[in-house]
Amino acid sequence: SIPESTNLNVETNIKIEDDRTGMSVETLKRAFSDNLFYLLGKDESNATLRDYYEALAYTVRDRLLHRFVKTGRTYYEENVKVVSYLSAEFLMGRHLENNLVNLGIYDKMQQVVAESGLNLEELIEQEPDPGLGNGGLGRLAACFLDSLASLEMPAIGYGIRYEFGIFHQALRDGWQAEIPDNWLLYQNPWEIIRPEDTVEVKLGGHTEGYHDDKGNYRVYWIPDRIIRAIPYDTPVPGYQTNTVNSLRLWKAEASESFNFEAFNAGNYDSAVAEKISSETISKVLYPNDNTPQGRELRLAQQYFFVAASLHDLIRIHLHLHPNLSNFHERAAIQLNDTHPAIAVAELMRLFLDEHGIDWDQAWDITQKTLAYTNHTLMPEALERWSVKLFEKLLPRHLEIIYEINHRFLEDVRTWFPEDENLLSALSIIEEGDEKQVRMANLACVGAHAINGVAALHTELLKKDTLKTFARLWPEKFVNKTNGVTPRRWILLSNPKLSELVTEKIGDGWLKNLNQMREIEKFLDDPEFCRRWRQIKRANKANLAAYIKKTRNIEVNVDSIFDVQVKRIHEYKRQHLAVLEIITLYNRIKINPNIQIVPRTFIFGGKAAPGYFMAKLIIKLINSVAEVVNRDPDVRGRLKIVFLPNFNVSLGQRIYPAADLSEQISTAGKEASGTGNMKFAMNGALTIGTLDGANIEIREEAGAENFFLFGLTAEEVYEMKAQGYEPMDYYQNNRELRAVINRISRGDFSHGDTKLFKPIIDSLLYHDPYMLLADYQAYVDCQDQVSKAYQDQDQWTRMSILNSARMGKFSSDRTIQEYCDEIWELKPVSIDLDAYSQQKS
Ligand code: B1N
Repeated sequence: SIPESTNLNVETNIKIEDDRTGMSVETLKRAFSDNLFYLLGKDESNATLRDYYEALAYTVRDRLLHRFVKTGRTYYEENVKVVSYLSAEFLMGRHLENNLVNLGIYDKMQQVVAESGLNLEELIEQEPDPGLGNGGLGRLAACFLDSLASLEMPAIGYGIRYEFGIFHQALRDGWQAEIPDNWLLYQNPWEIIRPEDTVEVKLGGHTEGYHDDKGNYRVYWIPDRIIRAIPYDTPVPGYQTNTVNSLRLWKAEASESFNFEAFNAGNYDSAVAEKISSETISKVLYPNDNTPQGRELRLAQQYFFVAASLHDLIRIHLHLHPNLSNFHERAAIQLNDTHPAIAVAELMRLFLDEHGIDWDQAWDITQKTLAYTNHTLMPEALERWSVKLFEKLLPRHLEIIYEINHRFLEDVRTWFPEDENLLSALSIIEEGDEKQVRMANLACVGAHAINGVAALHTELLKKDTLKTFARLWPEKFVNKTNGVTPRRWILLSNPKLSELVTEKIGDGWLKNLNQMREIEKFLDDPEFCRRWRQIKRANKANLAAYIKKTRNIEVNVDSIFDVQVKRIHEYKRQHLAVLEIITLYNRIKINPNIQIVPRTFIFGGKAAPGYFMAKLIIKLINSVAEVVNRDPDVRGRLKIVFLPNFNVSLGQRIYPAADLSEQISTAGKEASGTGNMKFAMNGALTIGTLDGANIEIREEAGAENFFLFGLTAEEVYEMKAQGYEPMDYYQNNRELRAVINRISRGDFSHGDTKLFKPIIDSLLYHDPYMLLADYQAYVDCQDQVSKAYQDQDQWTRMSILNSARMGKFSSDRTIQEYCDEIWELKPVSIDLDAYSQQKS
């Protein structure tokens, strides 16, 4: 803790134009070279680009720090309610550019760097993209942190400081190759280690009962392992506010740097082995998206960061309050999916075993504190852990879960007597050969609010995936449609568009995206439309240059940039887009002079390393590309590009350059999607199914500005119930048959008929995601797209309308709803001036 009074009055000694806080070009420039010299020990004679990046990063960090310190102190002194966002993933993207934008010094820094003979964009690219997440779920957490700080909401993000983030994807012979992401190889200037807040996390062992001095039965947990959790804080600034919140990520270390007993006994190797095994916990992010991996280490990771975070929160609370009876009035805790759902049992354990609170009160506080966000409808994606594993790793938590379940099911029995089916559906424990703990059930029972991430998703949760809970507690279920931050996803990624918009309507849209509607006034202004189109074309030219540089493929900037970037998954149906490509290719092969609107199909996305079909889909895309891109009959009218290693930074290049956004998941499978929002904000039109947030995007943009196709979720359900026969579609559709046959024949695999057989067989005999049922509707819809693109004026109008009407999908709106309806959280403004006055 901080000493009561010190003579070291840091705040008052800092002058406004101090080299660490001043924002003038002069001061920034001096600070930049000062940091290069004194932090990196370099000057212009030997500094590398990486050195310049680091010096710049420290210059920016200095300007965040007094806001950061003051923000933490204000929350503490004003004793305000704080939300903790618990997430196994935070896909933050590069910090430097974002921090420059949020501090409002991007342009000045550009000048500083240019005057030093350097290029800001080039320095920005020196920063590794921190990939501590898989896809939408992790990126959502990052957008939420940006919005929380921008709305001046007191918040902390809690997660894991993975030493290796999501793997780097390379292509070898058209296949995905995974390369470890060693993002911490150099210094990370954005994090500050806080060893004084280290937490000891227990694992394994057994429990013992005893009677306390009041005669109450209590339980001890005697673990067989203790791991140290070391926090690293990264400042998260709001957009042009003084608020700088914290992202606190935990690193695992051995509790003693060496086990001295073993060391002294000569067992040096076993002492080292223990150290290594402890540090393994935060070593690597599991690279699965939307499919759980039932590994012991994964459960250990989840418990590790949850235990450390809850301990941290309780420690802070007890600094300010005599006990925990009002914990829920000062803390709201959001569970990002079930990955941190063990928090239900851990919070109970802390209250019961470590703070002597009785069960009823402990349970009351736990429920009032916790809320749960579900991100998936697919039953196979719901996390379950074997009771055996739980017993081994978390014996005390298993006891508590049994007790929670017992009490819960007793209540259910009194509410709905003799409904055994209901009981077994609701039970946290799944009976069977191998008993399982159902984490979604644990989260539903322990939380006061349960939310889906788009309107349809929440409806389907209530009707299907979590229907028994919805019947029990309809009032717990709420919808919070996802959103994305317009700062990173418009201002940063699309500076030219941002400049045009700001010139026309001012910059209020960056804090209130609904104001974007005002650009509709310029729909009939030919000059505005011309500039709009010109900006899209410049963004496309930019991406074309990147494609040339990285893949050595020439693309036509005037072709439709038709883009699908997202994790590779069968339900997202990248292979449906491949069927469309081969359809167009066949039309050309049948009649090489056919009129075809030129298209560039751009794909990007990672496959989970253990997901065979997803990896085969990547190979298929690249194999089709190889044939089609080279075929002289095509005459460049079709180009297919797979851009490797899709991540946040590559997204920032791609979304602004897209004409067409592919959102073609099987209806009822994509919980929300967030890429769909980023595309539309940047003026891409969507071709999509009635799935996830596509439905709401279409509602906002207007049906006439959206290319809709495919079965509805209800039709998918009906068709499956009646016995879906994909083979019928194959037999009855000539173009589809030709496409499938061309793949089967080996036209894209040098005659090898076996290579893509798993995809073909899956489509013809099972087709769980109903590609064949949606094929014709998709192809027809794509023909409509091509036709529409030929009327450039009309296309531009639709593009403008899409951007103009995406206000709903700012994560500021989403976060405001969470604050009002789930967290009961109020903004707190951070007054930097009052700080220095108060101290002087
Ligand atoms: O979460 C996003 C949604 O927009 C997407 O539709 C949804 O697919 C995504 C286990 C997940 N759901 N589930 C995951 C990720 C990692 C993991 O280990 C599940 N990701 C989503 C944001 O709401």
